[in-house]
Amino acid sequence: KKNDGKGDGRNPNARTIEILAEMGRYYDRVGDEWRTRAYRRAVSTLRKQDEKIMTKEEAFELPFIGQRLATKIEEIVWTNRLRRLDATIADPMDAALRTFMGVYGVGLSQASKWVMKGFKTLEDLKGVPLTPAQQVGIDHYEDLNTRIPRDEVTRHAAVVTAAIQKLDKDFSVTVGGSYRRGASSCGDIDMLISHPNASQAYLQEITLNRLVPQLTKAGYLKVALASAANHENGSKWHGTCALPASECGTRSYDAAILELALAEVTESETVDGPWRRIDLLLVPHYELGAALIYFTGNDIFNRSIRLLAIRKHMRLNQRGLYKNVMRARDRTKVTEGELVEGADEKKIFEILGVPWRRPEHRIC
Ligand code: DCP
Ligand code: MG
Ligand code: MN
Repeated sequence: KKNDGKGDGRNPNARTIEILAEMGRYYDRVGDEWRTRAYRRAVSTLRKQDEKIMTKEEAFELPFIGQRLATKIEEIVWTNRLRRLDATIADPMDAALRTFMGVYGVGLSQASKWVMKGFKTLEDLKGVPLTPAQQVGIDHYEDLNTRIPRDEVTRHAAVVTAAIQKLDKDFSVTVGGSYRRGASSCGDIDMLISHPNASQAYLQEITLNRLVPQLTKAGYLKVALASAANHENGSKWHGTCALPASECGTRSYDAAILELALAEVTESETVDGPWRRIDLLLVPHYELGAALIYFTGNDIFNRSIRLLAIRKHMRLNQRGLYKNVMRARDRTKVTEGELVEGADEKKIFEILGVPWRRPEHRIC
């Protein structure tokens, strides 16, 4: 995962953070959870420092930084690089792994299998059985691995909002994910779709059976990658979309874009801009607060706030905050508990006893 493009620019430890984060991504890629966590914690510690950390002694005094990491920090400061990271960049196995894990729908286990067979490039995958989603991931590899400028995400939101409000003006669309955290560029477009008083069945009907087909016919939505309409994991639609190429630049949004996106494309007289990944999450109003927390992230913030709920004998998931949850000693839950709050994001923080954190500050 590339970074948010935010926050580290002014930090005196920016270079150290950049290299340690890259190292953490390497360990994440190769499935080393323990080191991934260690590097992420070190990055998070460094982000909070106002002074540049120069020596291993200084580094070692900080929380979550052990001897080895401290030595690496000193190496980065004095050489402006890290030999351990250079080694991974030069490693052809890791290069192949990076290539394959960049394919949508491919995880570590699939990528490793291909690497074991001696495959190195996307070319080598010709003739290999692929899922339809993975095929899309290969056909649009460049596009789908390019971060989306924030302004463009804003325009996508305008298109989807206008389209759904044409079907029912009470619908709300909130862009979550890295966008809501204020990132200057996003890996994909995460949208929460909700309605102040309609049932979940209505939400699904309008979004999945009307909005999606309509925007697909208009040429805005390209392919469906995954969709679900069950209550346990929420209703969602994952796919790809593209604005007309002429609308992807830096120009601010205007109504013409919407007309373009909604106009039925008979012949392909409009040229598509880059294909983007889009995730729609359909959320009933009484779960909106919990869903907002979940879908705003980041993933590490989510993990820590959920852990905090557990410590307070509660449970937080994307549907709500529950109390009186009984747990076994290994933290697995024994009873579901009672719903305390789901609708209001701020109230969930309040009940958990944590000060409100603006989305921009939910980067761990
Ligand atoms: N999420 C999570 N755990 C995961 C994946 C996602 O808690 N394993 C939550 C937190 C994320 C949100 O869902 O912020 C959206 O997921 P994305 O993968 O789209 O991640 P981001 O939007 O945060 O980053 P990016 O800019 O790369 O899309
Ligand atoms: Mg995202
Ligand atoms: Mn997403």
